[in-house]
Amino acid sequence: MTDDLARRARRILLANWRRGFTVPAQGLYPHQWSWDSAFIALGLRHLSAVRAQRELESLFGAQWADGRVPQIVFNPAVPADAYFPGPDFWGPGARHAETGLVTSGLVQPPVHALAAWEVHRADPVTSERRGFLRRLYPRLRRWHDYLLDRRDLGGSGLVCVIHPWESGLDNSPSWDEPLGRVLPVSAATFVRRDLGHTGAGERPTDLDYGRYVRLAADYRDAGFADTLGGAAFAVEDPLTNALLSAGETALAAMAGELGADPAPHHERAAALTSSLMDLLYDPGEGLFFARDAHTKSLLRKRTVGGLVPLIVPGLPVVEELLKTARGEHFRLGELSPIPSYDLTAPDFEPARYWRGPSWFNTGWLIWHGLRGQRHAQLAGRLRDGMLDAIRLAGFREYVDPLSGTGHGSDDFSWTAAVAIDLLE
Ligand code: 9YW
Repeated sequence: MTDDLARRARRILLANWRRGFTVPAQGLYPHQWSWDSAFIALGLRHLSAVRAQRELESLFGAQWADGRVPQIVFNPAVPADAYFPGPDFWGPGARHAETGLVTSGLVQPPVHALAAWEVHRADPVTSERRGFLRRLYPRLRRWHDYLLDRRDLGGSGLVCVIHPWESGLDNSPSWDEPLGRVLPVSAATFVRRDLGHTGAGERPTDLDYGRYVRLAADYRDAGFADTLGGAAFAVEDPLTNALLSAGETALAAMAGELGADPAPHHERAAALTSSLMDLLYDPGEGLFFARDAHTKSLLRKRTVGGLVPLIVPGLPVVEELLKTARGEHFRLGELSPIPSYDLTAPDFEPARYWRGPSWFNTGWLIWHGLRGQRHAQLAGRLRDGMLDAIRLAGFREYVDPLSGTGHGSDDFSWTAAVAIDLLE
């Protein structure tokens, strides 16, 4: 049974590989996505160290001169209108000077340092032979520098996401309030390619898309300049900032390995963790919330992103977070994987994208965090639950946390990659 699951997962990753990178899913997502590649590399490292390294190297090959690592690297072999918004939308300002590749101008959560360190550790000999760490470490530093120097829009010490797509949790209820202030473009002005692949009831609404397009077009038209005044949507998100803190700890380990000084990375990690605690943690709730950088108020929606700080080494509120995770809002350890949104909320939707369904990448982050925080038993229960969910539904993009029914795309790459990692 287990072997069969691993074999099927491997087959998916092989089928979704495109000479140097992996598409998240055939059809719906035909290009390279930033944080998908990081999760995919975590699975690929068990199949081929070289392939896992190439997955990250190809993504960082599209890094911008300012250090940002783009949300999407468009595959020139695919028709320009296969995905919306595609390369024509982003335009000449998003064309890479050396490679000519067009990318999105947005970013996604920084899971890459964590993934690169695990990829290196899986096969240090091959990594050393190919100079993997030596080449990637300076690029990862520039990526984190971009976030810390250019994206601390509120001057609080925390990084802002300026578009729901940047959060990775696109239509999360956390974004409803700040997104509500964005004037949507008319749905008649664009064609949604996603609806050709997946039911409308499992995706963001047209109104959401109208606002996503407005924000992306304004950012593009402003030459991708990062200012608080220019960003109608600017949110300090616990998931992004926790990953950045954990990523700095991974960079410290890499620096140690390469004979560089790890101290600045430890300092950055500590500063991020203390800002997370001071600004985003609510002790009454035992949960982290995102904060609107314009109003400086917390966006009080209980989402899985508020639990992701569990991956931060030395987090001072692990027990409090676990109490919340095991309670009625998320039922960690009781239901199979962990829901993306509060099970008790009146607007919880079990099949709609990031408004309820369980996803396997966020499940992996919580699992990894539990192991790091020495909660092996709970980690084991979550792992078994995730694998059971995949056995029941297949390698789906997301599943209904209550019934286990699969939704979204099938043969989804990071679901396969996470399964391989969990089975190791
Ligand atoms: C979209 C590729 C991406 C993920 C995001 C997810 C979704 C793209 O798919 O966004 O078309 O909505 O929300 O986290 O990286 O898998």
